[in-house]
Amino acid sequence: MNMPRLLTLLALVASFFPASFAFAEEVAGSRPNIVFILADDMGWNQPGFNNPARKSLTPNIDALAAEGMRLNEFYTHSVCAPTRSAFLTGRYAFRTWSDWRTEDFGKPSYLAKLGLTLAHNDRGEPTRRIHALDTEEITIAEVLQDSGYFTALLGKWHLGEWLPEHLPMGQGFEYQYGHYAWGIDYYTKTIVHNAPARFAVYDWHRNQQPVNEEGYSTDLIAAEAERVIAARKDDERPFFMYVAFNAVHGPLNPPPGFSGDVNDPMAIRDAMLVSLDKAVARIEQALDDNGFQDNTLLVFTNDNGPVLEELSRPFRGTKNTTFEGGVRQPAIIRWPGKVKPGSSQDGLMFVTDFYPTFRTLAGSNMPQARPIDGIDMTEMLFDGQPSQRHEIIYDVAGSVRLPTIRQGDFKLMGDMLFNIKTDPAEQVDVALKHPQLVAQLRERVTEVGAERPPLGDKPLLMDPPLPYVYGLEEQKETPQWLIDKVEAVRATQPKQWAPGETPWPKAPMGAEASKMDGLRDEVAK
Ligand SMILES: [Ca+2]
Repeated sequence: MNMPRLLTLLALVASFFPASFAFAEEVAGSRPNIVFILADDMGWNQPGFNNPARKSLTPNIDALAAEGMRLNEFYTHSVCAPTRSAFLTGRYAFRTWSDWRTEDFGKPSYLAKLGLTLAHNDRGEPTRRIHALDTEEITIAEVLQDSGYFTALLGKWHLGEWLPEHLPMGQGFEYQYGHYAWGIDYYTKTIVHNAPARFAVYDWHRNQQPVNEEGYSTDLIAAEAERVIAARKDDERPFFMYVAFNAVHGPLNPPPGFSGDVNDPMAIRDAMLVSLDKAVARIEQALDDNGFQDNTLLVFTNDNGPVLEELSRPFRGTKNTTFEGGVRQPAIIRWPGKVKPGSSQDGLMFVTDFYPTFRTLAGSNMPQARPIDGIDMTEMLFDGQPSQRHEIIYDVAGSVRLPTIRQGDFKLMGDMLFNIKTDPAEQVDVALKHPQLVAQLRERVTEVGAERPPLGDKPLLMDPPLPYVYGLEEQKETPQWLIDKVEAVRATQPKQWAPGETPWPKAPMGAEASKMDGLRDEVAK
């Protein structure tokens, strides 16, 4: 490029981004719309922008990355529910016992790790103890609602599926659409109750009423997002939309029109990813079509690593491990005029950090009684300042995973020490070389872990043990169409298992993730 052209280009860039991009002060209290898109179980290398060696299956997500800023060291917990809880509360999952999922309280192997047994109702039937995000927590939805935002959750919740106060509309969401539990069959909208009963339950709702809809859940969530966004034109309030796709989490349901090999799991995974990419494009398009592009902060990220390590590469590990493959996520921030297109940021950020960041953007002064772990990232995101975060606590004692802490370049995972800067693939355990650092990090993760509150009694039980639909109130008046749909699925499900086998994954041991295809229950064997 010749010098005059280069200077013209630089001047042009400078006019868009005076003094680099120093917007933190300007965006604080500016009350943008916030759309937070969360994929489920996506691997680091699944979006094309992280995998240049392969033909990209995600042109729309890649385009979003080109329009926005990529975060190269953005981290979450390593499983669905803990990450969602940390996002909503700004607090590490162990502080709310959200490192334990609701369904774990119906699984003997998980309960045994808590010194509990499978509960029985007064009719002697085994059932799940109620475990959910505590209603005393102030969620970011409650903060934004208090600040005058319209708040909507579309998609997966996974922080309580039974009592009304534990459902999304009891935790700050004015509008709800999607499913409450750990996953959903993309077509039947049922899911295996996953402990202790083994059969299908209906789990598809709008404003906490069951919805009878045909279609593929990824497409349905996109369509609902389009409707919700279009309706925002008639409301003066800014909006917070949390779009938690069930894609690309299992079950492996090929999308409509799938023409690949139905016996090839990777072909199905790829098609599910393409479907998610199109859904993300529809949301972006709806924002643009309705004039919300410039005053909307759009985030795209993912809750935890994939089930298969090959989708994590170059990183090691999977979902349910605190190796980088479990906890480092693709992440994009788009806000035209506020975030430099095509830029990236290497500063450390954890999913809790969205809480104080969004609070700053909304100009909220809602009191927060409980200490949060999140750090306001507006200066890193909008001024290019270094991250203020130097530590992440992924897991502490009392979780089924290894206590794991990152400080600076180093990560202690159980007894293993990795230098993430020089060895991001975690191939070389350097614990023996750095005994003092190991001792210091172990002391720190132990000290923080001691802040875990008591679990308390878990006296409330899900009753009936196997409902037709999630949501206590919804179960009370179950429509016939719903019973028919559930019975049709249950009729196809196996009624017997080999001794010691269960239809849910066993609790993980050590560094190993629970094997999603391993059905042997470690307590029952
Ligand atoms: Ca997940």
